[in-house]
Amino acid sequence: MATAAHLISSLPQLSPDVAKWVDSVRELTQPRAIHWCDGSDEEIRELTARLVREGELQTLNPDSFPGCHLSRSNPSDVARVEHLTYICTPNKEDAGPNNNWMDPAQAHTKMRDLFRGCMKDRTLYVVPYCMGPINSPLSRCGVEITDSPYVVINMSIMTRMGRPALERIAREGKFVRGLHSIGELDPERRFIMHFPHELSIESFGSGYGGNALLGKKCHALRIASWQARSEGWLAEHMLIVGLQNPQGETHYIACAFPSACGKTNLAMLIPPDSLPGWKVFTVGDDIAWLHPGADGRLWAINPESGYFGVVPGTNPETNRNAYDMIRRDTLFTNVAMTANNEPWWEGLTTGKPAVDWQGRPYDPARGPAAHPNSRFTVSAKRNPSYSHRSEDPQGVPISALVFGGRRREVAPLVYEARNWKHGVLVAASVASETTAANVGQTGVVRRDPMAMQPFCGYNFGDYWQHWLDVGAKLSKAPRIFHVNWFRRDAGGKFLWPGFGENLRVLDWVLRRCAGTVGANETAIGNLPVPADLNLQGLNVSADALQQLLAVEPGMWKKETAEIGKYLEQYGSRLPAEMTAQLQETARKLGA
Ligand code: GTP
Ligand code: SPV
Ligand code: MN
Repeated sequence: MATAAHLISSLPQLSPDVAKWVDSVRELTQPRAIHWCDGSDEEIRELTARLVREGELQTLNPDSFPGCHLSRSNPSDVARVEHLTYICTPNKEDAGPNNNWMDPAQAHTKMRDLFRGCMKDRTLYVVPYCMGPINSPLSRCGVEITDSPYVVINMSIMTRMGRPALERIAREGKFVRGLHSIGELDPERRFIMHFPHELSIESFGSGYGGNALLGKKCHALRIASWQARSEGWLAEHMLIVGLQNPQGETHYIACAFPSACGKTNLAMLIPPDSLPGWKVFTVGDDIAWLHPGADGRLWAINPESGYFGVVPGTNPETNRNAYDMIRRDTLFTNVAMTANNEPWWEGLTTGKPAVDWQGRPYDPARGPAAHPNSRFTVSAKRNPSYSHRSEDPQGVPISALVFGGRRREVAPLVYEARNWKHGVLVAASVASETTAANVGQTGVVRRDPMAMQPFCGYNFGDYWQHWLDVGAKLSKAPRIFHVNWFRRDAGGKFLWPGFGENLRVLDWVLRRCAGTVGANETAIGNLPVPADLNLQGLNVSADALQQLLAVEPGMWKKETAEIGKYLEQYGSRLPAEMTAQLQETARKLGA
């Protein structure tokens, strides 16, 4: 077996810190072999072929889905596990009421016991990766050690993985350490631990998405949000999209919606035929790193290079781009399959499932055929609306920040915050119905500030202060908006058609940014005058529109009181400005 020490001489680009760390993990976990990932196509091809031979991956119909595979996870391992996810800071207060906390020394001991000998008879993969364009000063590198070849394949799509990342680490000397083992996939022996002050992550017992692809939520949000605070930027759960209007001007916006609330779909939106002249360019679908620029604007990069997207609901009517994108070179996780080996999921209007996501003959009595959190992993370059600005080392300038949640009532279709400070309150007040992206009950409304409840690596009180501080540095700060595509009528039907039609709302957002349209000033912020929304060719009744744009004082007084109660838990860490903004809203409501 090639030891790291041996490799130092053969790989001049290897950082001695990486070598030392890999050696110490080898000693702890006792793998059969070590594989240093170079990120080549050949490497991934061979790995995939091996997993197919071993029955870990299934090849999907090569005629209709060339290059596509299906992975079925352990049925107890299908989503993130927020209740088993910890922030381990020396001081408990720094993790905040928004996080589970464990003492770092205690957490390390616990994890060492789990990791000891866990890779016997397995290969240890060293996965060097770069979050962001490889030549961008805004990018950050990491190394994930894992015993899951499924994780390696995913990381090769989701990040800039391999040799160039290893070389950058050797140059910079700094990297995030992520140690991962699937262990026995036992939910009782599953923990996702973060040590922000050590720039390290330890994840055991899950092979799924955000628990296991450590570059994603663990690094690019939890650890990065901590780093961003000390360095003066923001790491956010946001899509980034460019919108070109019929006049040919392109503006970029970044939008934060909680998990499974429409980021990927908005990022690759298709303009409806009745809005001619618009074009959409996707920069990112899940994570944005936002940096104040020398010009006083906010600049965004997408640290990822692929999409780990929700499959159910994807069809040619809701999102033709996504539907086309995942017909080739895509890794599916936990979807169902038709009799001729095509992937199948709820929301598809063609084909029918023969086997369900667990590989059993499909029986509707056992629930949906595809798991509600089934996912596709695909390169961003497969997206028909892929933006080449995704590779721009400076990122793209942001005109608007849009927050939103999944709420059947209360929150109107769209409103604009009065200013940045009020916008921080609006963003911190996001509430949303829980989804299948986390294990646990779905459909329960909870607070999800900035869509970061599961992902902020430190105390939300400090985080909101940091947001206020960043805004104060921006002479051309983006305007802040709140949207809700999920408002329902009394019968439970969505009032707004969503998907491509959401562009009508974004059109209003951009005209607000340009200062070319007025608004109805209400207690909660500025709403569109109905006549200012471009609804040409859209079938939404005047009554539905009125419900969509309603701000009901009774409901909002109650909402404001609940927000106040929620914020109170942050005690002395809650910025006084947030309380002042909330009082202002309450005063305007006459509460
Ligand atoms: P994560 O990857 O978990 O962060 O999710 P996401 O925010 O990217 O959500 P995504 O775009 O994958 O959408 C999640 C679900 O919401 C899918 O089933 C979509 O079909 C559905 N959805 C997305 N946009 C809309 C919309 O505008 N209206 C309605 N009604 N449903 C939507
Ligand atoms: C989310 O849950 O917000 C996701 C999927 O984007 S995961 O990678 O599992 O976090
Ligand atoms: Mn997400």
